[in-house]
Amino acid sequence: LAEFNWEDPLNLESQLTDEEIAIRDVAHSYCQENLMPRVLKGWRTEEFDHDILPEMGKLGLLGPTIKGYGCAGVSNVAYGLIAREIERVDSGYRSTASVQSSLVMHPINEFGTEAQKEKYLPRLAQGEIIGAFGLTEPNHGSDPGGMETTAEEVDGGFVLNGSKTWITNAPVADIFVVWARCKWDNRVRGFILEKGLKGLSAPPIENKVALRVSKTGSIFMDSVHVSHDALLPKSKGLGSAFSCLNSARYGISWGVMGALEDCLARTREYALERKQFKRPLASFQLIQKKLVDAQTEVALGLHASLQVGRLKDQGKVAPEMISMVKRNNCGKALQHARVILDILGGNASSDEYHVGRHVANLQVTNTYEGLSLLLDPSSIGGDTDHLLDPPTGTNDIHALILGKALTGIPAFAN
Ligand code: TGC
Ligand code: FAD
Repeated sequence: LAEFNWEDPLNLESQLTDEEIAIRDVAHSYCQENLMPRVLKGWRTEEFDHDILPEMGKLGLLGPTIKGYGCAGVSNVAYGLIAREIERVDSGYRSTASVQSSLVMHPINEFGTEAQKEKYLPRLAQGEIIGAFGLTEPNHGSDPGGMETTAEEVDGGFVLNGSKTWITNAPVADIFVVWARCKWDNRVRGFILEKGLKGLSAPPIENKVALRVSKTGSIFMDSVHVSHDALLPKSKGLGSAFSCLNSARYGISWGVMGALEDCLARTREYALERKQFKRPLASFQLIQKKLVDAQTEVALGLHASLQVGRLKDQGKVAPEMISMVKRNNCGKALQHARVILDILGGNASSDEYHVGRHVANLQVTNTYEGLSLLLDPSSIGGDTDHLLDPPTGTNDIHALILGKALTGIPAFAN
């Protein structure tokens, strides 16, 4: 029989190619050695670190699925593994990177001209320039179809008017992929706007309670004139904007599992070291159950995302599949990170223990890219009374079997 590894309960490793493992290892080392030491300063100051995207670019972590233009051309599974490693440190770093890769490089690659691709993709891949994606508006978040931003054709190009809000990277962006309703046929199309255009501004939204290491802002367009080559000519309707979300949502489904994995590793270690009633917290059934519930959801969530990634690589993915893993993994990550946060007791309130930061971030990952409208509200509302049930059913016995494997402490009888 195989040995059980609590950090990889269903042996995800066995499903990855050598190339995917190598990329994952590069991303893991970079994130733990270079991002982890910076995260608390970034979180406390809300200052954007301009060195990070160029560092990721050098390692081939930006726009990694794109072929050519200085991009790595790796699988969608590799892209997911990268998102998982970045978000193991912080969802804000993953947001910065996934907007660059999935919401800026992807639409330019899919809907742009050869000239647009050559102009922007290599520099975005190197992190030399930063991109933002403007879909959400002050009056239209869940329903982008109602957008009020317009594009009008004029002599020599277009004029854009409107505003976007809650836009990741906007205050630090060099280019903005903005979606606007075109007055000539009422269809939505994408446009690339460059920083510095007259009438274009992108002020920050300050003092966020989450995603503090990434910058978020508005985009205001007051009669912004652009030439014809700002249009992404192959974008045809709202479906083009939504197709970019498929790529980003897929990445988020992996990323949030990385955040939950970090919460699990930290609370497990804490529970093994911290003693109350003369015993480690990890020896109590209730603590083991909380840890095992989180561990199980990580394992299932990662395997579901792996399957979606493999189908995406084969061109067999449906958007609903991506909705399923985005919804499930974001909801489960938020729910279980919140529950295991309790294990830290008073220390849960200290940012030095990191889990509270993940919980705050996971509220947002659940929100953006389409709220999990179908989630049972009780599953994220902290309704954890069932955790107090005595271990009578098979479900609880299996939890204790897994709890023993996770902590090394049998808790069948006290
Ligand atoms: P609906 O009629 O359903 O669809 C309009 C057209 O779009 C097509 N479509 C898709 N195509 C590809 N992929 C998808 N996922 C698609 N979803 C829809 C659809 O087939 C249709 O095509 P056609 O040819 O028939 O016209 O449009 P609706 O307006 O009724 O939309 C419904 C709904 C709720 C699904 C949609 O509005 C939605 O997804 N709302 C959520 C909005 C959202 O996710 N916003 C995200 C903003 S970006 C962001 O948050 C980035 S954060 C990133 C970070 O920091 O990491
Ligand atoms: P609303 O649409 O007003 O929803 C409010 C509440 O009503 C939610 O609980 C929602 O679930 C519920 N609701 C809405 N419609 C229904 C319905 N039909 N049935 C039942 N309940 C419903 N957007 C971008 O375009 N680009 C970005 O880079 C970006 N980055 C972001 C970064 C951060 C930090 C945040 C917080 C948001 C970001 N967003 C971005 C915006 C994000 O996508 C929206 O916040 C999200 O789509 C929800 O829209 P809303 O905030 O307007 O909420």
